Amino acid sequence: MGNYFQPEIETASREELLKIQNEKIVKQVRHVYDNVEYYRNLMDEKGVKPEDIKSVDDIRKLPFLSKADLREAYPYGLLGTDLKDCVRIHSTSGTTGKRVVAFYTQHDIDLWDDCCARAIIAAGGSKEDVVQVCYGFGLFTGGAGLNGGSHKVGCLTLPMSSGNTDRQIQFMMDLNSTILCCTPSYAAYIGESLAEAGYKPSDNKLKAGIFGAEPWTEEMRQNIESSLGIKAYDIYGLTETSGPGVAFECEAQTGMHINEDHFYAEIIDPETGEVLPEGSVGELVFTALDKEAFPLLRYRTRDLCVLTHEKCSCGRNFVKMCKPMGRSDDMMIIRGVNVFPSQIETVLLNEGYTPNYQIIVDRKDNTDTFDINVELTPDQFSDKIADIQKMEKQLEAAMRTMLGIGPKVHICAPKSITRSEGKAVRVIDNRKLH
Ligand code: DLL
Repeated sequence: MGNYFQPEIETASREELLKIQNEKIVKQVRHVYDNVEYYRNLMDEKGVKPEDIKSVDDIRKLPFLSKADLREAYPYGLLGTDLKDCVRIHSTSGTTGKRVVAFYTQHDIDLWDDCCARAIIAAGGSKEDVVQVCYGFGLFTGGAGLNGGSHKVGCLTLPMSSGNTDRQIQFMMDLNSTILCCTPSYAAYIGESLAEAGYKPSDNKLKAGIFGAEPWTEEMRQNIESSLGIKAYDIYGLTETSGPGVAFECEAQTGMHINEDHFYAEIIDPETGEVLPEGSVGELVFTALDKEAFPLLRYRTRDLCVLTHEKCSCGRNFVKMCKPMGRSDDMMIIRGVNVFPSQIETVLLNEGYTPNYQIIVDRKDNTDTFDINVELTPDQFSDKIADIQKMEKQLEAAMRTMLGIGPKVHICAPKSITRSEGKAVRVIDNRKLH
């Protein structure tokens, strides 16, 4: 059995959870229908009235909301409360088009902080801990979310934000940080920087890390766990649903528990919108059950995922989601074959390389080109061309086995690929520019 922040909810039975969800959804649909004209119109178009939603089983009668709806309704069109009742705004890191702007009442922030507090306690945190938050602070939700959760647990909180890695290391060592919160790519970079500064993994006081905001593989987890000497826990969320803490990993580390008293999850076929049975891969859809200011119903995340109700040794009965396999729009189609960056990461780490890589896709003479730059560590580096060519050939063969198509691998010198302090940019797809 594990540690819980809110044991009565976190260990509630399936029947109790369902009861909570059924009560909340009836109220929430009424709240949205009465206060969000944009969604009321969608419901009216579909011929669904609030009275038709009597339990979470009826959620599938409701219309979906997509990122396109959020853009259309920007900035205030999905607001569920008076603006004067909102206390904060966060926004996505989107680089194209209008950003998503999410609103929060104080109540929304309290519930969000609870979700992050559950994640910190599940990762072994308590009042005794020193939590170093190096997710970005500002419009991005990572810093604020873990900071709020850490305060709720009563940890000593270091609101570092991302970047300035030398200072991160100095504070980590001087103030004895025990829990690190950042993106997995930044955690890998911090691990690398600690080693370069001459520290062994056992020299720091860290025991756990809470990493998310981008896809990362099991191989990446092992890499971070050994370079920092910690247990690395996954955390998931998105701006549209508040931020981090929609789901979190417990000590079993076999998927992330969704905070089902606040979020109802479905898996749908991304093409047809049909709800898929448990165990199927599909697009994750969330309904926020008690958010006031930005109460999204049936929001399509575009994250591809699998849900399972298998019993967990930690004692929680919350449904678990697997590591998202990337967004449906992260998937590259190269010469007709579906390729996920995570598959490439798995091959690289299994073959003994670091997670410092970049994928470059382009189109020449109507054919896709597919290149992967892979960085060596100083130990791996050789100035003999034959050695480098051998590594490239071996990696190309391993990639072909995993992906079904062969990239051109380019071995690069140590430190030649830009490190990430936030979400890593793994793919440069120049085809989109043509
Ligand atoms: O990334 C919120 C967050 C902050 C989550 C800190 C965890 C930790 P957005 O910037 O809106 O919000 O991006 C959300 O990031 O739809 C996923 O595609 C991806 N994502 C988030 N967490 C994970 C994760 C934050 N653990 C988008 N694994 C989501 C894989 C993740 N992908």
